[in-house]
Amino acid sequence: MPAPADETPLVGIIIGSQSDWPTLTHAAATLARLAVPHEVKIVSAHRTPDRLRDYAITARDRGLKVVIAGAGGAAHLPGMCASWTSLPVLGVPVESHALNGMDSLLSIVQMPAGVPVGTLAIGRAGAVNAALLAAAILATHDSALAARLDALRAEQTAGVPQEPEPVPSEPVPPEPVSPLPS
Ligand code: RP5
Repeated sequence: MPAPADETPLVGIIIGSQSDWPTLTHAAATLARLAVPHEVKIVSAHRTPDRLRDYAITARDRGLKVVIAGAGGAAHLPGMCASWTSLPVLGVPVESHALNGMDSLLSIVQMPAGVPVGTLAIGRAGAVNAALLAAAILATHDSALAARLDALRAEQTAGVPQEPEPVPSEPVPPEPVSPLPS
């Protein structure tokens, strides 16, 4: 069930660039599936530093409870956002072309002690899990959301088959060899 558009966002998704959207769209889709009101903004730490500061220092007063920040490369967006707000910030490393997201991951995860960023996996898995974690944080005070999270888990469990489907590249078992006449 998608979140009604007129509800105050509880989760803010920020991305450093339009090029991050194919990854972070999975966070937005997961929040929509859980009917969690959210917003998405392009906020670059180095290209729009004033926009980032304004976003982060007004976030709590605007009703946001969690920020998901996705960035690639030097990926300082999550850490810089966390420097301006004490809301929980979840960082999603976007898979970069040069280093396959290892640069993003190490940049986001290695926050020095004192200003935390909860770091997720590189790419789509991290985006989905950031949304699930944001929902879990909200669900500590929202039993209806907790029930929706449990239902999503149960659906996921029910969707796991007992046996694998054959894949086209699977090797065909060899024909049994008939014994040679003696
Ligand atoms: C970061 O630089 C963004 O988060 C993005 O992942 C990366 C590349 O940005 P573009 O050059 O594609 O705008 O700031």
